[in-house]
Amino acid sequence: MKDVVFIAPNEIRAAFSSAMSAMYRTEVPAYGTLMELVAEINAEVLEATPALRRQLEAAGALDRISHERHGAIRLGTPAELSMMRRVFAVMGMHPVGYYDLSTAGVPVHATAFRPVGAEALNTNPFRVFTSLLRIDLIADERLRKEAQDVLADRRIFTPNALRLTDLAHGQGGLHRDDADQFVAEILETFRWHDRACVSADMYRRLHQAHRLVADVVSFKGPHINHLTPGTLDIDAVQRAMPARGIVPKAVIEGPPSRTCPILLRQTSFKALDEAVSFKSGDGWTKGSHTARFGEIEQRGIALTAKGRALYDRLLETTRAVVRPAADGSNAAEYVAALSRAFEAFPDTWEGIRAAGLGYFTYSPTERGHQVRGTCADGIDGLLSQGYVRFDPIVYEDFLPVSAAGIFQSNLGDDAGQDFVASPNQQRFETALGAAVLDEFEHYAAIEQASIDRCLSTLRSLQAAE
Ligand code: OOG
Ligand code: NI
Repeated sequence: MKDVVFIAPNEIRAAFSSAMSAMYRTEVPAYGTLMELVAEINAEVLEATPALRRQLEAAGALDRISHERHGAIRLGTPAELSMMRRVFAVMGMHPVGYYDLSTAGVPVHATAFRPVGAEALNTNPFRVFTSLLRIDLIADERLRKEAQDVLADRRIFTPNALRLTDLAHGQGGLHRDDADQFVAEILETFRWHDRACVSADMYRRLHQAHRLVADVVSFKGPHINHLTPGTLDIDAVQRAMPARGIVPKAVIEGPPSRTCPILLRQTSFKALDEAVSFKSGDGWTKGSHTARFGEIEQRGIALTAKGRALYDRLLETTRAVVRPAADGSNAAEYVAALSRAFEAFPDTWEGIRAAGLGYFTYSPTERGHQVRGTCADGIDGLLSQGYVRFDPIVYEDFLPVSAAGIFQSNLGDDAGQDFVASPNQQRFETALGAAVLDEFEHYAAIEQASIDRCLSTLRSLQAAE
């Protein structure tokens, strides 16, 4: 029997995420230190809040709280992106959302390949923020052509990775041995290469165009540039980093600390200067490159379009008054301004729900089961009678302004450049070879399905009277 059973994509993803974590900890020791710190602080939080511990335990999530929740890569060509989509699909990771970062001075657009659906997310939440270089945003025509030629020549997947991906798509899955080999082969694509495939001179010219262009074009593959475990107290980890010898970026990206967390908060340690060598005639010359770092994240409720618009407005208001400086000199001032601005965002679940700012799931309460409330009342009526409860849906996606902040602090703080804002989802999707899932529609559908389920449960209870 064993031979005919395919390994579940969730399981392949879990193996991949754990292999990637092990590889990255070896390659970037500071990341291992961050992981330890995160695990310690998570343990402290659980110790101090037994209710949270019980809740995570009941959800079967206790073992995994300190595991990686995402990573990021940057690709060079449409062909790389479309192949990457097929590779991630084997692991149950699908493109969700479109992020245009040109507005923020970074010449890429992106999506997140992630598990979709509660069960998949629960089994293993690992996702990869995947950017595609906007080569059209390189102004210098000659350099653009050279960069294109270098990219056209590289092969970021091993022949076996290509073969196993085809096999998985052809037969609808992978058996144990193939799945193990698939993970090992795919890992190669994400590995660091300290030998550049360009000369020091070309690297310098690419770097001048944009540091990110140099990072994408100069190397043999799209090295994983960070991994990101989840934390239960991002403020505590941010404060504790320096004592462990790791330098955090100046401020935490995203919303301020709140009673009811919204969207996503993230921070990182600054990318390391790493020794690399560049082509020089028949040999190599020494140099350095800055790309790899470690990040942490803490997630809150997914916001509706209305909630997101309010979030964006409040963030903009704050940044109009004080822009966080890279050296941290005005960090306290920024945090204070951010908290002040966000006083306009309701900070109770009832308030967020009543104002239509967030997405929730609904389920019958104990009382709903007993009294068998009348469904004629609709969900709001049932709620007010205590027959139904609501719980926030966790935001599983990313935030372009935050992503740009992470990019910026890790590419060097002089990396910001003005590009004409030119979102082009259609071009991205053409490169990808598929449409991305609209995150708002997705959360709305989860909410609606829970309402439908809730009403039909209560209705069938009534019918059984
Ligand atoms: C990706 C930055 C985006 C996040 O957490 O917002 C990201 C990159 O630097 O390649 O990972
Ligand atoms: Ni990240």
